[in-house]
Amino acid sequence: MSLPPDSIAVILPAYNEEVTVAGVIRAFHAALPQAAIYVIDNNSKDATARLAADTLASLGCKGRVIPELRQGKGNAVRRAFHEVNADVYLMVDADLTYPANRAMDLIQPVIDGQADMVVGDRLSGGHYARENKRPLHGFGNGLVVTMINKFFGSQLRDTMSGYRAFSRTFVKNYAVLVEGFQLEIDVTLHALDKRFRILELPVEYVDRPAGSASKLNTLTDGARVIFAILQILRYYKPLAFFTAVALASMLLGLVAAIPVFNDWIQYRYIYHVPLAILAAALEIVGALMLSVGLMLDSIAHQRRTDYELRLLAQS
Ligand SMILES: Nc1nc2c(ncn2[C@@H]2O[C@H](COP(=O)(O)OP(=O)(O)OP(=O)(O)O)[C@@H](O)[C@H]2O)c(=O)[nH]1
Ligand SMILES: [Mg+2]
Repeated sequence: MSLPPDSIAVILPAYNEEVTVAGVIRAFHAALPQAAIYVIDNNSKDATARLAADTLASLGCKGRVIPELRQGKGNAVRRAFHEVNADVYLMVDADLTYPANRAMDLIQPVIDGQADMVVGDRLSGGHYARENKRPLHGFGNGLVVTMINKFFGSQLRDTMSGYRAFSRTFVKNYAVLVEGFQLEIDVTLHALDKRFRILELPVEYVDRPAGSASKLNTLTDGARVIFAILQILRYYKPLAFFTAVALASMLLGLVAAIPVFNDWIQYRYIYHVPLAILAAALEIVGALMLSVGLMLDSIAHQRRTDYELRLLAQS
């Protein structure tokens, strides 16, 4: 596919990034002079919006600053996906951590029609481990990758990278329902679930420059990400999710039933009546969960069919 000159859009979500935003715009303009650059500013309290607009103007770069009032990276990207029309989208952090000189490598497979989403993988080359100063983040990244690969039978290496290229088909058929940093997980699971072609390219990664502050809180955002995965699994893999809940309940029921069985074997009479009731209740709850899982699985299957037909109708 050969692209008309203005069909690449660089999406930069930015919140209080006055230290780095101008540098990021310059670097991506140098790497992709034909691209339009959109900075989605979320109520930054510093000079981010002004600096971004001035830099775009002084470079004569296409694109603009889009102000978004609803706070959160997910909200910002959602706004960009609604508002920006392009053939290829490149999403990247505005904090100078991802290499602009790899931009062409990331979008080329999308232009060539070989991938729907190309991810700049920070983890394989060991750059993230070396550069990132917060060990819990490395642990969190590893945990999330393992969980996702287990559930989806995939072999992804970096599921939380903020450096990604997307095709138009992917972007315009992706409903962004998350508000914050769950975005990367959500977009990855969406791609896996809908069988979009994902390509990971190892990229260099450097830590934020001095004076620039992370917007990520290790504990609250970490908890949010884990919660988001459970939530998304509930939607995408309802049978697996509810079977796990059902098994847990049934297992507890069995444990509660041990003294009851004992009574029956020894005395042919049940003395632990409350435990017997509890055990029966837990088994019933388990069976209920299993049927909920089966019903939701059918619904998920139907929704996948509808989605697939929508894609077919567009092609
Ligand atoms: N528009 C918008 N952008 C945001 C918001 N929160 C963070 N961002 C941007 O999203 C990008 C990623 O945020 P970071 O704080 O770098 O998070 P991270 O890359 O996961 O973590 P670090 O390891 O600290 O770099 C940056 O460009 C932020 O400016 C927000 O509420 N709104
Ligand atoms: Mg960052």
